[in-house]
Order: sequence, then structure tokens, then C-alpha cells
Amino acid sequence: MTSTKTQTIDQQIISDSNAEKIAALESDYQALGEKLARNDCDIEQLTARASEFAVALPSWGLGTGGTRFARFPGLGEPRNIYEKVADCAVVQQLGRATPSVSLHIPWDTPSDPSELLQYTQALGLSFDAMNSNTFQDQQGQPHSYKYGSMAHSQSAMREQAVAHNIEVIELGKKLGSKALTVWVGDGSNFPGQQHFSKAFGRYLDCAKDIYTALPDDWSMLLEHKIFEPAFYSTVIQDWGSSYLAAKETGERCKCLVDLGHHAPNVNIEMIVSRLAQFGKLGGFHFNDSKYGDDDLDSGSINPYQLFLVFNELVDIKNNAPEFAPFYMLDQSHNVTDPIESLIYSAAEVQRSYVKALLVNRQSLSGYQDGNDAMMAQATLKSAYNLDVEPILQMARLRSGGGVDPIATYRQSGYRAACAEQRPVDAGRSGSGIV
Ligand code: PSV
Ligand code: MN
Repeated sequence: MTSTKTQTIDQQIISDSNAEKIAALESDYQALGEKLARNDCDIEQLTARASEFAVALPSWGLGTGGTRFARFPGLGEPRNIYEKVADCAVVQQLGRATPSVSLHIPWDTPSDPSELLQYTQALGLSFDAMNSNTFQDQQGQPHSYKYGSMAHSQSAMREQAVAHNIEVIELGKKLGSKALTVWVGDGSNFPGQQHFSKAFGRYLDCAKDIYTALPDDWSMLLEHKIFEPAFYSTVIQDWGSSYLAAKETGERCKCLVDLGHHAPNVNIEMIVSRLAQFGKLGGFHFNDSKYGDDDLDSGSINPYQLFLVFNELVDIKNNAPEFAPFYMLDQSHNVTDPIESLIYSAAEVQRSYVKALLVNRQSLSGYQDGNDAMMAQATLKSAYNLDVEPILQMARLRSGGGVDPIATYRQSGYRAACAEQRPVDAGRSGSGIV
């Protein structure tokens, strides 16, 4: 193993930190429980649902991110997949909502998959969806993706892209993953550069080839994105193209919604509903955005939108218990400690879920049928406006996490210990690539 074994946080530090907060939490929890009970809502059931909630961590989100202008590295950044997994274990230890890791290949290809699996499981984590990468050239790769991958005009590049995706599936099988996420940067920068339907047709052929290698119990998730790196047209630019591609490709091929991949003002919660209604909603990359694909922390800009997405998800699940999309964070932490951002963001996603559980669906349905717009929106708002923090805190406390996980993380000195154990590698600091 090429790693320095970073320890997770001493559980005693977490217990001591929690001890100072338990009295206040119990009092808040009781008050909230009484308030909820007046509406026939059992706080214990909500806490149990919050405890079950899980969103996967992105292996690429543990190092400091950057823009195409610069990257300002933080101290003690993970230098390899083992150190990334160790940091993920700390996120999970304190936040208790992130028991799995979504790997990006080849960024995080392990030299010994079974050793990585053992290491990860020993830390109490598992692997979620695998992400392929045909949007960058890798060293020694015979063909360039400069003009695309699965939609490339030349077959050699397409074959290389298909082969890579199949390798990612093979690796994922060894790691216990159950899904492949495919995002391609294919598109064009100039009108006329690319024949739209021919490019889409080539993408579909490749998607079908990849699908033939998909194990029976796996899902293939197609991720759309409106623009970037292609700035005029993108082959899988929206949920419509994604839906068509998933439908053509096969039953277990579904759409993945990255919250940052839409035009401003697009109604994402409605996209969620549409895809689910036709059995094609497969997963999420949660993040937030102000302008474009900003990869900001989930819930940091538009928490109401996140709640509205979960309002749909809870409604869908109520009507289809087998509905189980893959949940992942996909964020770039440029100015914060990634561990802090991931703990906080996962809690924001979990918070939206818990608030969505509070929506009185019978009343909402009555207001919808009666065309009472005022009371329909007020029904959503009354759930959204309730402060469910005591539920999240109690869920963490009961499972050994931190009542105030960021404060406890800071007290633990974990980052300072990493800074000592992981000296800065000069070669890594200049890149502006996210
Ligand atoms: C593309 O912007 C994306 O959202 C895809 O999910 C990539 O895999 C990820 O970001 C990392 O660059
Ligand atoms: Mn994404």
C-alpha cells in the first residue's frame, strides 16, 4: 500500500464534544417533538428516516478544487485514493450521512482493487457508482478526445471510449459497485462544426455497446449538461436527450440529474418528476449553483429548490416503494476545507429530505384538486420553514456522529495532523483543473 495511514478521529473527542451539547439538544428535541405531535407527526419516525438517509461522497471532492484560472491548495490534501478514502471516513464518522464513495476513473484507479476494497470496508465505507472519464486525455492513450469520445466522428476514438467504460465496469465489479455514470464532454464550439443527429447516433451506438457489458444488477446512468467544455452544442445537453438516449439504450439505463447542469431558471424539480414518471430517473449529483455549473456546496444558494426536488422524490417513493435512485454529491471546494464542505452539504441534502417528509400530502392533494394555489404553496412552505436541526443532530448523536460536526472536526486537529503526514507535493499545486 502506497498510503500513509491517516487515522480517523478518536471517538472520545466526539463524545466529549457532544457531551457539552446534549442537554440543549434534548430540550430542543423535546420541544420539536411536541410541536410535531400536534400535527400527528412522530419525531422518532422522522429521526429514524433521517438516520437511514445516505448520499455518496465524490472521490474527486476531497482535494481542494479550482477554476481554470487557479487552484489554491489547502493543507494536508489527500495525495492518493487511500488518503481520499480516509478523509471520506472522517466525513462519515462525524456526519453519518455518507457511507459510500463514488470513484472517478482513471483519476482514482487503484493498483490493487481488493486491497482498496478491504481498506475501505475496514473504515466502514463501500463504493457507490463508478464514473468514467472520456473528457480528458490520459498519458499514453493512443487516441485523443479533443473532438469528442462516444460521439467522435472517427471510430477509433469511439472504440477507445467504449473500452474505457467497460474497464470501469470491470473494476467496479471488483469493488462492489452497482452503477456506471457516464458523462461526456462531447459537443461543438461552432455552428456547423458537428452534425447534430449523426453525433447523437454515434453516442447511442456506443452507449448500447457499453450496456452489453453491464451486469444484470447494475444501472447505467447518463448525465446531461447544457454546456462546457463544448460551448456551442453538447451532445447530451438536457434531460430530453438524456431520456431519449436512456430509452434507446436499455431498461437499466437511466438519467442522472446533476443540479448544476441546467440553464438558469429551469424547473429542476419538474424534470425530476417527468423522468421518474416514465421510469428513467436513475440518480443525482447534488451541488448548488448561482450562474452555471458552479459546483457550489449543496443548499448554499437555493435550499428551497433542493427541498422542492426532495418533495418530488418523497412523493415518487410513496407511490413506488421500489424507487431507489443513486444519490451522490458532486462539488468543487475551492475556498473551504473539503471535509467541512462535504459534512455540511450532506447534512443540507438530508435536511431537505426530512423537511420533504413533513409535507402534508393529503392536504396538498386536496388544495391541488381544489385549485387553492395559496394553501398549496403554504403547505409546502410550512414544511420547509420548520427547523428540523434537532432531528439531524439527534440522528448523528445516536449513531456516534457529531452533534455539531464542524465544530468537533475543528477541535479534533485532523487537518493539522494530515498536514504533517501529507507533505505538499510541489507538482500538484499549479493545476486549475477541477
Ligand atoms: C461534469 O461537469 C461533472 O458534473 C461530471 O459529473 C464529472 O464526472 C464531474 O463533473 C467531475 O468533473
Ligand atoms: Mn456531475
